[in-house]
Amino acid sequence: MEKLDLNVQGMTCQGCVSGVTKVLEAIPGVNSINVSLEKGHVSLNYDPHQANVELLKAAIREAGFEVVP
Ligand SMILES: [Cu+2]
Repeated sequence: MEKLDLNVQGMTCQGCVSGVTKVLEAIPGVNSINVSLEKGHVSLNYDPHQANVELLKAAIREAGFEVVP
C-alpha cells in the first residue's frame, strides 16, 4: 500500500466531501479514504498494482474539483 496526500480545491460542503469519497471508493485498490473539508485535504492508501496517482487525481478532477500542488 502506498499513502497519498492531496490538496483539493473546490469542496464547499459535506456533499462535496461525499462526492470525492465516492469517486475514490469506486477505484479498485483504494482504501482508508479521509477527506477534510476544512483543510481541503484528501488522504488515502492505494495498491500501486491497481491504481496510480494520475488515475486518482483524474477521478477527483472528473468529479469537479481541482487538485493543487
Ligand atoms: Cu458541496
